[in-house]
Amino acid sequence: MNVIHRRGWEIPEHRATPEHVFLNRRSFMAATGAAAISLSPTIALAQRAGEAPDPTIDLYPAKRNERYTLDRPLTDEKINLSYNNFYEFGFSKDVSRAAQALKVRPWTVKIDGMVEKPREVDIDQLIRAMPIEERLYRHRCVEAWGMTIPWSGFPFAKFVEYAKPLSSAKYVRMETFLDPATAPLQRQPFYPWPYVEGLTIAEATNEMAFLVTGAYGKPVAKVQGAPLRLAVPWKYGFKAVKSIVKFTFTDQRPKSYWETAQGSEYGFWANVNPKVDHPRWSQATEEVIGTSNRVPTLLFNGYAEQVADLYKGMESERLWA
Ligand SMILES: Nc1nc2c(c(=O)[nH]1)N[C@H]1C(S)=C(S)[C@@H](COP(=O)(O)O)O[C@H]1N2
Ligand SMILES: [Mo]
Repeated sequence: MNVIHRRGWEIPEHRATPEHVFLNRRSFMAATGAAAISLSPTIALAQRAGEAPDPTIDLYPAKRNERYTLDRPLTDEKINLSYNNFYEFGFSKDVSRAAQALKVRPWTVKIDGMVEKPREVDIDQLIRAMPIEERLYRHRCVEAWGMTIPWSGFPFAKFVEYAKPLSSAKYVRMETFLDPATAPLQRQPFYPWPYVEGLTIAEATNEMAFLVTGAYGKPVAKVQGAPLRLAVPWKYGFKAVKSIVKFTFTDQRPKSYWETAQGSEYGFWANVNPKVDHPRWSQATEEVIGTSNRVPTLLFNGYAEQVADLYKGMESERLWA
């Protein structure tokens, strides 16, 4: 008999609360159809074959910054790589194979807007100009699950120094690649592609904001947002924009992908607060992926000491998801 055993961390269907459920059924069916095509193993393998080794491989594992410690074990790498959100490649958590279609070299990062000098920089040149270190961070998805990940990368503050924004710039807007030929869901017009996120310059230069180039002691995997993704662990996971191609410094508050798609549920700030429920579910606890535990969610995901000052005097703002 063929019995399917559900592992503890696989959230049963009826409890899953994906960000995209507001989509109407017709659009959803169209999108899942497209995703199925991308899962074809021949497409995935063809892309993988002939790919050169990552040119920054010598930088990993990077020296760990011991300042950042965890209250629970690290999530197993295999689990982290098999339970992802990367909607460009599909709405399921099982997008790792589909994401192999992403070509991460050559990769150019554009820096524009209110900067001394707009420019384009090759990703390897950028990575080598930055001080790479490892940090153990929590991650809390708005869908009420969490993981703990050893990221490698560099402080966002170092990148801001490198980018040289004008003093009049107040925000940094980040954009994911736009390539419908590679990412099947980007062929669906009902979502506001490309994925966009934003931070204030004060948030971006806070010590916690981290630009990720590696994970688990090696270059960051495609499904994790290679070659450059954001980690802002006091915010809900959707702020952590993947596969970034552009940083724009601006004095206009960026409108994020999720705010455009569903502003009543997702806003600009999206800080973690267990006391403020999502309109459709409680944020009080989280499933620890890879275990069968559910634990209380902490204010600012446990990083209040580092970030709470950023939000002083902002009681009139909608700060939570
Ligand atoms: N470009 C892009 N970035 C993204 C997403 C996405 O769908 N597309 N999903 C976000 C969400 S909702 C989460 S929880 C995290 C998931 O990161 P992980 O798959 O490495 O755990 O990526 C965020 N960044
Ligand atoms: Mo998320």
